[in-house]
Amino acid sequence: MSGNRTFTMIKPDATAAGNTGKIIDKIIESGFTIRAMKLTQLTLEDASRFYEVHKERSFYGELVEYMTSGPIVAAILEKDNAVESFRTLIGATDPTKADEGTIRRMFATSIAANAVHGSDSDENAAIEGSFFFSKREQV
Ligand code: 3AN
Repeated sequence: MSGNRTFTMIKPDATAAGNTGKIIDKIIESGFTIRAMKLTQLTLEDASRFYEVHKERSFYGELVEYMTSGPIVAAILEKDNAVESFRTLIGATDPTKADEGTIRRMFATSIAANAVHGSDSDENAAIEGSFFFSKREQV
């Protein structure tokens, strides 16, 4: 059975462009309930740890550097079938391949600066959510 929570980050390109509010609106309009949210900035150590699964990928260094370049908004979201439903809402990793109306199509500028993160499994949603939020910070 699929879970009902996922984890997201609004990435530095989107916060710098002033798109935080528009993206949060779109998430809420799409039926997600916010269960935790914070504005923060990742240190190099944080980002290296968060993206450790991509350590062997060619873009790892670029990704870590980019994700530490400015503030991000981290959030835990709730909806039925949250992981899959949110990945449909954000669209493909490469914004030029993302469907019309998806968050990445609307707000992302490149494959690296792609506006939002969305967990790719229930297991990772739980791990990523607890990376940013204590139990008490999740309602
Ligand atoms: P997604 O975020 O759609 O699950 P992943 O897990 O393949 O995509 O990649 C994680 C993050 O790494 C992406 N959100 C993006 O910021 C970055 N990334 C992925 N592919 C590339 C690439 N070819 N060049 C630069 N950055 C990339």
